Amino acid sequence: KEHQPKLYILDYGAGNVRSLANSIKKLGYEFEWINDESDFDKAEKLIFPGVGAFAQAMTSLKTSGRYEQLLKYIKSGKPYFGICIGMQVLFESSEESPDIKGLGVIPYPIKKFSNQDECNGELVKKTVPHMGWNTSWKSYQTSTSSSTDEEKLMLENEDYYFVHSYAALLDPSLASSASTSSEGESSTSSITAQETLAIKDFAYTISRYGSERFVSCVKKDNIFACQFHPEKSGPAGLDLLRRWLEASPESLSASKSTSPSPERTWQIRNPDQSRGYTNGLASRIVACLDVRSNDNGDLVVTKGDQYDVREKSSSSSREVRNLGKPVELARRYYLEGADEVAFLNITSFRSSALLDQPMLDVVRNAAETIFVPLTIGGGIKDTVDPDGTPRSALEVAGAYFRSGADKVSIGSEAVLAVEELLSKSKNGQAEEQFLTGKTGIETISKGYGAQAVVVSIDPKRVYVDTTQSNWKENFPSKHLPSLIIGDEATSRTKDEEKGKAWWYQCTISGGRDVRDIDVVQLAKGVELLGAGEILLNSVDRDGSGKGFDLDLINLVKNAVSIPVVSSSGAGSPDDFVEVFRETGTEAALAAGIFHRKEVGIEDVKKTLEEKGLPVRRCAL
Ligand code: 1PR
Repeated sequence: KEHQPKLYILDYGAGNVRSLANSIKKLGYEFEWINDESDFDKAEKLIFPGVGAFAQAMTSLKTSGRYEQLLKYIKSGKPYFGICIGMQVLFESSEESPDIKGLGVIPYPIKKFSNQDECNGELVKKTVPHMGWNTSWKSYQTSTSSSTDEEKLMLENEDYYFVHSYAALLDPSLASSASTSSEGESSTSSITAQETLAIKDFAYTISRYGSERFVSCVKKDNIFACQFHPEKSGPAGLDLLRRWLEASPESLSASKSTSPSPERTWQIRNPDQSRGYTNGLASRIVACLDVRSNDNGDLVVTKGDQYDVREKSSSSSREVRNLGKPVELARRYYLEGADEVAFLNITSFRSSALLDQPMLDVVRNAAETIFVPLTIGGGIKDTVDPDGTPRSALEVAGAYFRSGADKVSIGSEAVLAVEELLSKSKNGQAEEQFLTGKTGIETISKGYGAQAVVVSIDPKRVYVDTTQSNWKENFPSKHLPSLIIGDEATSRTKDEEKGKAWWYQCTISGGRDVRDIDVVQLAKGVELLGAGEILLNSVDRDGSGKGFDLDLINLVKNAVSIPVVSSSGAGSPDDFVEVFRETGTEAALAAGIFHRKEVGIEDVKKTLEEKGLPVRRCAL
């Protein structure tokens, strides 16, 4: 192989740099980790992957003395590739931590997304973080279209994975100056506001989240940086990394030309709101693998029917259903275009999450060949090893992040944490004043960012005896927000539920233990504790193929502002259309229909696209 430029990665010790390392190895390149100042001199190319918080990154750079070294490297004109926080630290400041300065290479502030938006004159909720696959690319055209380089066309025709709450927001006046035409295209509009001029020379591509526009890539001289995660953006992301790795350092270094960059305007596509509110994010399709050890100890992918994972058979020995090997099956789903993969370890740990090596190995092996977000759930809680060593939930989660997981999912522990909160409050709702900062959700969210913490909810319908005329007076008032009256139900099963009423009770230990807490109390409680996303299962719909429980999902969607992954009951591609259209859920998860090859992920995406729902294009 001809001389490979010395590639270094700067890791300041937060978040999941393993997936970037896996991507580079997958692409056939070697790299070193920056260890000391001399490495900055040896480096011919440098990648700075940032995950987590701006303050953490800047503080770590300053305390380690790398702040000056990094600035010197960038000023030397050698190629720099920044990812997410690795892009934001180039700016002068961030609202995320007002008192900490950035590198100031780009004289422009980073600001927080708004958590509300406007659609056809009314206010709608906008979930923050901006998490998912954004399909709203706008490229930043130079004045003569012929000079739009092939790189930008590539960027514009692919969808990438974003997860961030702050961004280089562009002046809102851009939105008003660009008129919306019927198909959502708009006339070009030059940059108007004075403050936006500063970014003119760096802005390379623009994306849209709701009606806010932000710079999704910067490119100038030796600097290339992207707000999204190319190492988590499937084949498109690997392509982008490969192009940068392949390019010679000379072609990536500071351009010699001193002529001012050509006059630039950019094409802004407004949301085509005639089709209802599209915030720019694709409908995420998650493939879920319930994993457990079977009776002779091998980790297999299994699947429950109302959480019962054993074969239905007359003979006494009911085998644990075995639907395949975890990493193999996950790899198939990645290649079929799954936007995310979730492993749920449904065995209660015999020893402990950290000693239960097979699960860590599953994540490690999966992360080596799957380049979309990986979630791992099951057993993420404070545990004690057989030898008495206590292990905090944070420590267990850290082991999974270091193995390549992007998110951990907490089930039972979240129920117990919110029950604890509710026991202290008077009005049956979880309250800020009772937060201890010690729960797994709080510690992991603080350490790795809210976007790394998913809470998995396992609710069960509890039907109320409505034959008594005063049944509603006797119904516990604290669970009223979770009560559905059958006659007002929207799920397809509503006919058989006429005259009935039910509420959603939460469970722990895989649906086996019911608790006196309802799904709205739990959802609000975990949002307060700092969870970044909710994985909403349904014990009743699990494995039923009866479609998603729309009433349950709408209850939770209306109760929180964090993204919801709807799960349980998918039986056909149309079930996905229905759940995205009827509930506004950010993502939909399925297991059985994918494992049994009854429905392919591509079928689901094709059907969604035909019905006008935005999906991640996945050029395999
Ligand atoms: O309590 O933190 O150790 O986490 C345990 C995790 O394992 C929780 O996320 C819990 O939901 C999950 N879990 C525990 N027992 C089971 C079981 O099935 N016996 N799986 C289980 C829950 C939900 C999804 C399933 C969807 C879609 N199953 O895994 O894939 O319901 O299924 P479908 O598309 O086939 O309908 P902790």
